[in-house]
Amino acid sequence: RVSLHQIKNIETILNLVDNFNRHLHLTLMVDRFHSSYQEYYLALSQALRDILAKNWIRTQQFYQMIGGKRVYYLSLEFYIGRYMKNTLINLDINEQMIQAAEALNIKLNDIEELEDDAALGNGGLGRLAACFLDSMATLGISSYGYGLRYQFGIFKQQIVDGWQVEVPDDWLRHSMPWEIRRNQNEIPIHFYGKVIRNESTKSYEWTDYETVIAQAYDYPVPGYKNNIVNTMRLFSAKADCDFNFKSFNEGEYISAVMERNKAERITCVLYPNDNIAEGRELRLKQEYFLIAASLHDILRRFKGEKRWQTTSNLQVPGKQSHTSIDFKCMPEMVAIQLNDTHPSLAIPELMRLLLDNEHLSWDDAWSITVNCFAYTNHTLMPEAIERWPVQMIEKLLPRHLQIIYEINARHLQNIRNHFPSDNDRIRRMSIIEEGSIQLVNMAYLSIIGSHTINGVAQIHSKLLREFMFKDFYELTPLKFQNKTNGITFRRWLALCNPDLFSLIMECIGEDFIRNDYQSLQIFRQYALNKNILLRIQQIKMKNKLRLAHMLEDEYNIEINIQSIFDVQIKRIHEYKRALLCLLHVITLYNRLKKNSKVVPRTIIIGGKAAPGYAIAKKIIKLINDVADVINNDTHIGNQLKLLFVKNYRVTAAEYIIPAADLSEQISLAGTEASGTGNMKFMLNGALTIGTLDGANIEMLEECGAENMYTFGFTVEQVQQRRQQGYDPYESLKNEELRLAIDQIRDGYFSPDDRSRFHDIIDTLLRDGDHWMVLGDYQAYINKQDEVSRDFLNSQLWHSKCIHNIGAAAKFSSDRTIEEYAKDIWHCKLHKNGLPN
Ligand code: DL6
Repeated sequence: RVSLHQIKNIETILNLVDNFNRHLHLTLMVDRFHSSYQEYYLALSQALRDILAKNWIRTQQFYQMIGGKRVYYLSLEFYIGRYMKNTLINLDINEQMIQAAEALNIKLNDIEELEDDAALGNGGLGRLAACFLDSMATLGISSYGYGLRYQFGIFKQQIVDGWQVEVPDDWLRHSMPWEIRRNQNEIPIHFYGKVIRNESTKSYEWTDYETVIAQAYDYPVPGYKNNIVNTMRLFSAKADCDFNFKSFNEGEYISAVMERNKAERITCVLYPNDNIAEGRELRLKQEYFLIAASLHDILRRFKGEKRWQTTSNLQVPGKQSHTSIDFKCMPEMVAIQLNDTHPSLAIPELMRLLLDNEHLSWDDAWSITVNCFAYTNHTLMPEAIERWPVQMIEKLLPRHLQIIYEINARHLQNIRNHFPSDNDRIRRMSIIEEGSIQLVNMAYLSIIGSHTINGVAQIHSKLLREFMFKDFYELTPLKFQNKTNGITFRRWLALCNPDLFSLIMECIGEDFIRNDYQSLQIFRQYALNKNILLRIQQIKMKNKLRLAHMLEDEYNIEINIQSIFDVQIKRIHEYKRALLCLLHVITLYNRLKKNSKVVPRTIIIGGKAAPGYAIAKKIIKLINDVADVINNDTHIGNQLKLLFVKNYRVTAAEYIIPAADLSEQISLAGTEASGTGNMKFMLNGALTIGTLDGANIEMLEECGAENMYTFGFTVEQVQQRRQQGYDPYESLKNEELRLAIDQIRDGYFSPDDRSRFHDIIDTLLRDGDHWMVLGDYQAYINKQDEVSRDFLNSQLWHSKCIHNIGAAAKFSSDRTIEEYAKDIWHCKLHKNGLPN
């Protein structure tokens, strides 16, 4: 037993120890000396949840008491990662927990490593939602995240013989200590059936539907050191208890019970697509299931608001009566943010509830709906825009299709009024797209049904205005805004890089982490401070060493920690151009083979490909094949290593990002909406090599050209090249590029199957190189050469790192959320949180 004397907050430590023991014995009912680390993890989580519980309840009471506007963030994805460490950091008891673990003689690190990621997201969009929850809690916004409790999150990626293999992510197989099942919150959700018009009341009734139950589970979202605990509510599908009575009566008991599984399939699995819309009916069901359950809850809470309750003297003291609910006040009380179009059925659903259940007029219902919703677009990829077949919606949600038709009819009339006889414009702007099959364009529905539409970086918002949604912008310019993305500094600095966090706090204090993100800028003043430069270098080295050990253990490879750690981690999608990164690696390899001098590099690439995206999976195989050749070439030694890290996820990012020297953000200009990984690297003192795309452009503005390595075509140049007829073959005049392409094509890296990568080469040459990988190659290589030269000048390099860290101030998700609160949600912040 470690002595606890002279340790501050001893009470918390003793409480943690007591609660840990209590949960081990009384909740898990195991003997302290014969229990596993898995049981320790559960007991510890329960002990932490006890601490959260009191403030969770207090927070909800506080929101009810102030009766202000509530914000609802609807998202099909919340990519949370691990809970435990984040909870310790935000509750500010990490130090005490370390002491408590010592007193208990258990290894906290080993316990933390047992936790699975809550991986209910694909990539940027889902992780952004998780950062936003953290910021909303830290800023004290009365807010809720609504999502789905998928039984299986994003698949686990294994690499077998260089190929990606998908394995189910069974994250709930052990019990889930952070969630609370809300048994009183079971919401019936309907599908299929038909609509009947009641001529006497002139109303519509949806009948003969099937019912599935949405079961709510709540997850705590603690703010940073402010006693606020917000809620993320995830719904899980359950069969209706009154299921299939008919078969039951006919004696088909077993098959009736088995039918239950069908209903439960709705929330079984997250669709693993990033930036590609999924067209299956099950996905449509998921989307409706989420928004129907959420709106039910939102309306229930709205109807329960304090403002509708009056205490009358004539009544029994303490008993409340109700004034009638005025739905027109809803936009004052409720803001609903649609995280992309995935939850956009919420628009016709709210209309249905207001029309059919609350009997409001169309005009009133529409005005309420539009003033409650706002829509964030996250993509410039045409293939990611959701378009559902009319027939599919009609079958699954017949009443909603009627409402969508009516919304469209009025919308088209409105365009006719503004642009009389511009028939082409009317056709272009219709929510219903005509073609071999009729489709409902969910982006158009979202724009029409929202008061505000935003892109996620300045250039992205501009491209939405000028291209993708140009017609809509011309119709309602004031609806369009920009909200540049951000990341939470709690997870992406305090949690993942504690040494750097301490150093920054030592220099500039701790305001930047909670209520003054801007003050991080002050850190730039240390860019010439020798002592700080040295310490930055030491911290980076320590992080590199930790990562190197992990990779060496896992991949049986020797890593040179003096080399440039050059990292590209993100989903594998052609537009993100891992191939460009790979062409550089091959170029370096060829230079080394010719005995040219090369500054040592370790290139780390990681990311998942959508299981149905054949070329992306092939790119993974190519990276692994190239890595095999390079890493086993004795001539090369430790001057160049290439590593594909498997199963890239939030937790992996937490280890990799603090160790990176160079961050690869090399998407073709005009393709990446924002990027958020770029911001995480910047905050952790990696330098960026990047194109003028997404938020890179704003990063450049913040840190200055001398602190970032930008290259490549601009959006305008891409457009020009396309108009003039871009010819990838022209780039082959470059000898180094030609050699690399020849090697891939001729099987230099795949001697066992020399034609393996012909399809990749075809995309680059025969099919026109849509992502202009070859066109940007030379500019990229030149910049990489500059990176290598600069890296040798340690002082210069690390002073650039300091500039980057300071310039990351703008990219705090606290800034982003403050902007949403002020310009879109019009809601209050409670930055001081709750008193202790
Ligand atoms: O806004 C978050 C994130 C951006 O940073 C990425 O640039 C963007 O690719 C991503 N978008 C998606 C789109 N999915 N859909 N639709 O994940 O959003």
